[in-house]
Formats: sequence, structure tokens, C-alpha cells
Amino acid sequence: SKPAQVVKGVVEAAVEKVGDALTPDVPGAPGSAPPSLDEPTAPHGPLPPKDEQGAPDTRTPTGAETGVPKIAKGQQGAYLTTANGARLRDTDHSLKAGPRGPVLLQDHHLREKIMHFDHERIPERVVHARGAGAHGVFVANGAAEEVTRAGFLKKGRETPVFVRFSTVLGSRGSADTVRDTRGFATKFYTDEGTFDLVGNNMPVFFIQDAIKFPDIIHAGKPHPDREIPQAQSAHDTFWDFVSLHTEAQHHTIWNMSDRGIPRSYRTMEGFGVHTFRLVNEAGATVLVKFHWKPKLGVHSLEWEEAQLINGIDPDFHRRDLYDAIEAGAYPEWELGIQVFPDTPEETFAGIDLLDPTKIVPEELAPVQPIGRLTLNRTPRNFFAETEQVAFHVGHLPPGIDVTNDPLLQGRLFSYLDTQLTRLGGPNFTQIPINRPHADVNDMLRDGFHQQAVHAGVAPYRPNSLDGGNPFPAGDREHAFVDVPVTVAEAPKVRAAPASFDDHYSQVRLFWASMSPVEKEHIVRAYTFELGKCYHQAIKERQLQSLANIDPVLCEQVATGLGLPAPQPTVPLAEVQPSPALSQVGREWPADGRMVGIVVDADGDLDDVAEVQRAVFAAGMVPLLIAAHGGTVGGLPVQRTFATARSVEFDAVLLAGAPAPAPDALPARDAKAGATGSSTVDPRVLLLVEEAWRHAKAIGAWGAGAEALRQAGVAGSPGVVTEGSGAEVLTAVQGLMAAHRVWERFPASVA
Ligand code: HDE
Repeated sequence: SKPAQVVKGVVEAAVEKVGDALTPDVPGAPGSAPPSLDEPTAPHGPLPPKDEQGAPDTRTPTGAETGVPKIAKGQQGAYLTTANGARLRDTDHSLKAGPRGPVLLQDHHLREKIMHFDHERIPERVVHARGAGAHGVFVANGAAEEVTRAGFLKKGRETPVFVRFSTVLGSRGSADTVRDTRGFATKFYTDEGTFDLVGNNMPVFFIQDAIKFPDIIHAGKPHPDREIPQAQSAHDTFWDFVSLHTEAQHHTIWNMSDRGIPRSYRTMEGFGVHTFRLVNEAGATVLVKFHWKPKLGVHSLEWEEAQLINGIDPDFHRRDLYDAIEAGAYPEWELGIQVFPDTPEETFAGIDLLDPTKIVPEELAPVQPIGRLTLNRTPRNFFAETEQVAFHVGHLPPGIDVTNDPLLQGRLFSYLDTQLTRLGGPNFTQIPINRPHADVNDMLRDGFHQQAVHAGVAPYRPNSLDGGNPFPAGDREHAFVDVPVTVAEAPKVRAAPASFDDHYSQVRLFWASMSPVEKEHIVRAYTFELGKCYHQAIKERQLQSLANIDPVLCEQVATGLGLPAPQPTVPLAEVQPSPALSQVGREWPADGRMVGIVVDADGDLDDVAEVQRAVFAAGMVPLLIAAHGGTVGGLPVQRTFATARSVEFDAVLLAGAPAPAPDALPARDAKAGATGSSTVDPRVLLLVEEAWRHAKAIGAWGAGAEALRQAGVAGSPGVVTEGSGAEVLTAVQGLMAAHRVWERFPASVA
């Protein structure tokens, strides 16, 4: 009929029109060659999906199958789509009433895109907001088999792990190399349930009871009125708290020591802090403290260096971790335990094992290695893994149990509770990074962001409708055992044991265990931080605590502040130094260390390639530094005088003395009245000066020696100029084993 023909005509015309619009106005067909780098935005056909676009479906980021059938296809396919999977033609223009008209509310793609973006952020962690994570594997050596039934600690067992390192005080975007405690949290995906060892890089804590955690954190975080300073303790409220609350003095001296500014996450020790209880197959128990010992040794930054890095590369630790892993220099730690008899007193050598402000010196109870951790893979997606990972001290496998340490007891509540706000509900263990590798059959149901489609009708026990499932496991089926520790009949009190009152003897032990150069750093750190306080009374009160730790320490800091040094108000304890606490005096491998090599494009380049190869062969990273990018003598340049700064390198080598390049700022001797003249680019001289100030090994051969002379460092300790490039490198490598050229630092505190 006529009307039908009209309709047909309209439809055909419409199809033709839409068809035109749908035909991509592009040269390449699907699957055609990718565009050249010259014009990355040139139109082209769709490319095949990237390999890593397979997630999220049936695997956790650690590679374990989750058992979810592969029905959903997440983030796959060549075409841009909506969240519903409808293909899109345009994501650059909103739907308008005419090109100049208002935007239409019906534009679903616009609303969905903006809505999702508006909610991309979740609350950052209330503490430890700034962090970096990595995947790895833990291999047990079997040494713990006698004391724990934990299956993952049996000889040869391999367990996937995810580790997150963090600072405590700063916000998510704060700098890495601030003076602070570092978090060292490890998730072991064991087949008997996840074990989270949520530790720090310092073995003691500020407080003895969890109820004070909000107080210490409120004091350490930025002031509530101006919200400054960011990520540091150098301000009045922090020192107000720790000087009034003297149990914090032990943790505070660790912060003021070099431990507060690690060189790298790879060179940090880790500690479980609390005492844990292990139980073996026979039900026998021991008390233990966990330690992580880095293969590369415990090394720190120098304070000025740390401050410079905060400006030059605020992501220094994050970058270092990822670069090392991607270069194959996998960071490694030995996990160890100090083992103590589980006596009713819960003390060892007179030290209260429930007091988290106390250590047990390693000389009294050696750390026994029980396995090795290797970090070998960086996260694929920072948010999905590092940000969403949720640790909890209560995630314990059979064979590991808690003690009555009142700090640990409070943490058992906090780490579950905090995730409700941070991850938006109670189902955060279903987020891929948090999924256990053990079977889960939990009878927990529903709630925000429920991912599981639970079968069955009887999520309760006992039941007859689901065949009685799930069944409780007996001891033989690796059930978790709460160790039946006897709880003494005691009055209900808000109180702490008398042994918790000793706030100074172990601080003095720490101070007495430091080498002169480490003591000097501690004095400077206290002087700096207290010097940043405005309130005189706070400085005076902290000096009183320092007097109770050690009169020399107090005297030195008081001098720096221009205040009188008070007398001790407690008897000074006789202490036996613990050499294990010092970072100085041993030699370590230099794996993954950074070596800068300055070359003069117009100079002699003979030895450079050979030295570069030798640095590589030694497991370190050689970076060539030249006046401009590109290549020099056929070798690729990694840093220019404009992009290189000394703080990135652990040692600096000079194969030449390059003349000032046109983009250099004027040299010092260009100033009126200056005497002498430098012929070397001032940025190279600055590089050498800083490397020298921060006690790094420096070497030069050929014309390079002239740059050292002009920088005024030739002939001083740790500056090598004898021999060929290869010989200089060998000597510099020898110096790097000790981490720094320690004798270059002043050490006025004996
Ligand atoms: Fe934590 N701590 N903490 N803490 N902590 C958190 O949990 C808390 C303490 C540590 O990379 C929070 O998931 C209380 C000691 C690390 O995700 C929160 C107390 C030690 C991390 C919390 C302590 C730690 C946290 C914030 C006093 C070393 C980062 C976000 C009783 C042994 C974990 C979160 C990560 C994180 C509470 C003391 C280590 C709020 C109440 C002692 C490494 O739950």
C-alpha cells in the first residue's frame, strides 16, 4: 500500500543516512597496521585488545583462580563502549540541541562518564595513606616447623605475597623521603587462609595501649586549623604529645635516627612489633617477634639529601622499588623470629614481651631465619591493587595467634572497622587483591558491593536444607585454634602493668648502641625538629626527656636550640649496647645501586663503554650523564646536566670535565670580584659537591680528575682518581659496600 511504501522509503533513507555516519571515515580497516609514532592521533582502524585487558574475571592479581565462571567480560574488545557494553561513536562531544545549543539531559554517555569520574576517589587511609606495593613469593626454609603448625612455614612451601610499604603521616600525594616511620605490610595468600603481617620498619611503637592511637595520630598529623605541615613530625603538636607522653620517647629516637629516612624500601628492616604466640601440631606454644632482614642491608639517606629529593623526585621510593623490580634486581628479605618461652609472666630477660615500646636485643635472642621473601612483580593497576589492598592483624592462619599486648588487641578491631569507610562496605575481602587463595565458605551474605552469587537457601548452622553445609573443620582439617591461654582472675580496671612505666632505659640502650656518626645525625634531627617548634615550653619539656635518656645528647641539642640543658629526673640506667641496632660497620651487596657517569662529548670516551658494562655486570645501574640527550660516542645518554641531580646516584664517576654548556646558569666565578675560574659546567661541579657532602663514593679518570679538583674534593676520603676507568670503578665499588664514606661526616658526639 501507499502508506507502507512511504514508511519503507523513510526507513531506507534513514538507514542510508545512519549508515553513512557509521562508516568510519578512516583509512585503516579493523586489524590494519598501527599508526606510526609520527602521528599518534591520525585516524585508524581498531587495534587488537592489549594482553593485559583480560581482567577482571577469574583471577586474583596474584594469579590464583577465584572459581568465578568466565561469564562476564571485563575491559575487553577493540571498541570503546559504555559501562553496559554498547559501542560508542564519539566520546568528545556531548549531545546538544544544535552545535551551539544546550546539552541534553538524555545524553547517557555524558552522564555516565562524568558520574563515574565524580566518584573515582575513595577516602585515603587515615594513616599510612602514601604507599607503594609489589607482588612476590615467600619460600619457607622449614626452621619454624617445630614451633608452628602453619602450613606455609613448612620447608620448601611457596606462598604468593603482596607487600605494601608506606609512610605514616603524609597524605596520598605526599613525598616519599620524609622523616617518618615506614609501614611494611605483607599479605601471605596461604592455602590455610590469608596471613597479614602488618609491621613497621621500627620495632617499637609510640604508645602502649590502642586507646591512645587517635591521640598520637592527631598530634602527628597537620595542625587542624591550617592543615600544615604535611608528612612530618617537625611541629608543635607532635612534640607536645611525645614530651608529655614519655612512653613515646623510644619510638621517637628511632624516628630521629637514620631509620627515619630510609634509602629505599629495599634497604629497610621490618618488624612485627608485637609479640605473637605460635602453636605447633602438639599444641605447644612459644612467644615470638617477627623480623624482616633486607638482603641489601639497612641503609638510609642523609638528611639534606632526603630534603632535596622531596623536591627533585617526591616519588623516589616508589620509583626505586618499581625500577629495581623491572630491572630484575628483585628485592629480598629474610623473615626471622626471635623465640621466647611462653611463660605465665610473658617476659624475657626481664623485658615485658607485652610492652610494644620495648625490644629484645638480638644479642639476647638471635633472629632465626624461617624463610625468604622476593618481590618480583609490580602491580598492574595502582588503585585496584595497592590502594584497595586491605590488611588486618586478625588475618591469621592456624598456628599463629595473638597475645594480650593491649596495642595489638585494639588493632584487632581497627583494621576491620576502617575498611568499612575506606572500601565502602563489608565485602572488601571479595576485591581481587584481597581474595584469599584458600577456599571460602563463610555464610556472610549480601551487603554493599556483594560480588558472589551465593547458592543454597540455608546460610545458617545447623541446617537440614543445604545438606548441613558448610561443616566445621576439626583440628585434623587445619582449623584455626584459639590457644586456650589461661586468663587470670582479675578486677576490671583501666590500668597498665607497672613494667610499662619504664620509659627511658631502652631509649638509652638505643642511643648507646649508635656509632658516633649516627649519634651526630640523631642530635641534628632533634635540633632541627625542635627548632621548628614555636612553643618554648615544648622544647624545654623535650629537653628534659633527652636529659633522662643521655646528658650528652641533651647537652648537644640544648646547645643547638640555645637553651640550658636540664639535669636528669630519673636515674640513668646501666645499659649493654646492642651492636645489631647500628647501621654502620658492615659490608653489603650493591645490587640495584645507581651509578652516574659524567662524560664530556668532546673528550676522551675510551673507557666509558667498558666501565658501563662493568657496572651492569656488578648488578648496578649505570646512567650516562652528558650535556645533551641522544648519544655520545655511540652510547645512549640517560641523563643530561639539566635532568641529573646527585641525589639519584649512590656513586658518581667522571670520565671527563665538560666545559659549561650554553644552558648552564652562570658559574660562581662569573660574579664580580670572584677569584679563580672554573672551566667545568657548574652543574657537574654541583653534582660532585653534593655527592661529596652526602658522603658518596666519587671516582674519576683521565680528564675527570680536573672536575674533582675544581669542585675542591680531590684527595679527600672516598674520592678515587688512581688508575684506569675499570680500576677506579673497582675501588668505588669497594667503598659502596659500606653504603657511605662514613669518615666524611663530622662526628663530634663520641
Ligand atoms: Fe596501624 N592502622 N594501627 N599500626 N598500620 C592502619 O588500617 C592502628 C600500628 C600499620 O598498607 C589502618 O587499613 C591502630 C602498629 C601499617 O594498608 C588503621 C593502632 C603498626 C598500616 C590502623 C595501630 C601498624 C597500618 C589505616 C594502635 C606496626 C598500613 C588503614 C593500636 C606494627 C597498611 C588500614 C596498608 C594501617 C590502626 C598501630 C602498622 C586505622 C588503632 C603498632 C603498616 O586501621
